[in-house]
Amino acid sequence: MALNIGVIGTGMIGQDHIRRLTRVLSGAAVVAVTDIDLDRARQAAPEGAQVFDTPKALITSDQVDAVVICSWGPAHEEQLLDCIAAGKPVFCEKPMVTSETAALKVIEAEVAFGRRLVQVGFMRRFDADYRRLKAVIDGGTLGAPLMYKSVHRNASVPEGLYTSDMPLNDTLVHDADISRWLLSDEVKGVEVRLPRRSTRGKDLRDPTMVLLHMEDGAIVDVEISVNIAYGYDIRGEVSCEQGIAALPNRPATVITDQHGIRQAIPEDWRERFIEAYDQEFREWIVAAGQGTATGPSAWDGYAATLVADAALRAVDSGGYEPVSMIEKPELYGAAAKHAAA
Ligand code: NAD
Ligand code: ISE
Repeated sequence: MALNIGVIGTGMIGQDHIRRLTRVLSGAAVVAVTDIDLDRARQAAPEGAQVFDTPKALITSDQVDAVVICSWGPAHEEQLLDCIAAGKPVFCEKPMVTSETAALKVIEAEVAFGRRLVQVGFMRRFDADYRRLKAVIDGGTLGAPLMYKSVHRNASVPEGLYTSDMPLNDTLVHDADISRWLLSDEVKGVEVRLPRRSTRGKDLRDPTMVLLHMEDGAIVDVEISVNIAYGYDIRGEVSCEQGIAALPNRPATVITDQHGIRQAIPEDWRERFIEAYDQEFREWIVAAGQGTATGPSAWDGYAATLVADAALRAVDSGGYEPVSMIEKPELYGAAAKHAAA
């Protein structure tokens, strides 16, 4: 029997997820949609889906078994809490929420419910290349990981809508999450360096260099460039005691002609991570069908929020900003040093 899904937020990624849930993956049907822009919701609604006036009406509808949240970050908190109150599995796009207080409310509600319901949209964990990189690190043949380099480049971002805090509280959250997951460790502190600005972003603070200090002593350096012009370029390389391991460039096909030997560059995240998003939803559909969630949890959403907050503080202070986490609730697994595994 198909899982009946309601989608909240039918903008760019909401439409892309509706496409994959209705035309690519099996086991799910989008039966309900909503958006504060109801015309957009009507246009995005697949045939037969009901358009709801409000997120709460969609979440509490008997027609809806599970919810996908693709609204803007600041709207996620209330929608997540309504899903938990209704006892419905929910896939929530990143950032899970936009403040530490909101993250703690989500964790508290889920822990009180007693079962995982929330999955956060950190799709890199479902990407085959990242999974191979993690297998190499976990395999231990290269020795302990010492440094990780995470390059996160966007061709452009919408002028006016993407503000100077967003490299840190919207974009960095992916690098923070993947670093915690790859290195099976938590971030204990953050530094930010601001290089010469790109004129392409006008007043935007771009690019940004971030250093994540991990509990075990490894250091992650993150380059965030959101107006790099040439495409969407995601790189990752880990330096270990006895070798390095790196992500391949994607797409992997190599073209050779009179202009040289080259690979194409994806236009944006939809293209680069298309298979990761598909796999993320395949695994979510199975878990949600069992009344729960898998992969990145509310705890991971909380951790990424704390890193973003610390990074924003580091911009103001110019120094090292510590990250301090609450004790990890049992619901989210082992509370030991390698808590992110
Ligand atoms: P968007 O602006 O294209 O779409 C967001 C939609 O949500 C809009 O249609 C808006 O009207 C609607 N909306 C906003 N607040 C709402 C509310 N309170 N109730 C109902 N609808 C509401 O943005 P987008 O690029 O689709 O991003 C949406 C979310 O997905 C953001 O959290 C963003 O960070 C995340 N995102 C994740 C990835 C990824 O790689 N995982 C990529 C892009 C966007
Ligand atoms: C966007 O919201 C995403 O999540 C993309 O994956 C990221 O690369 C981009 O910078 C964000 O704005």
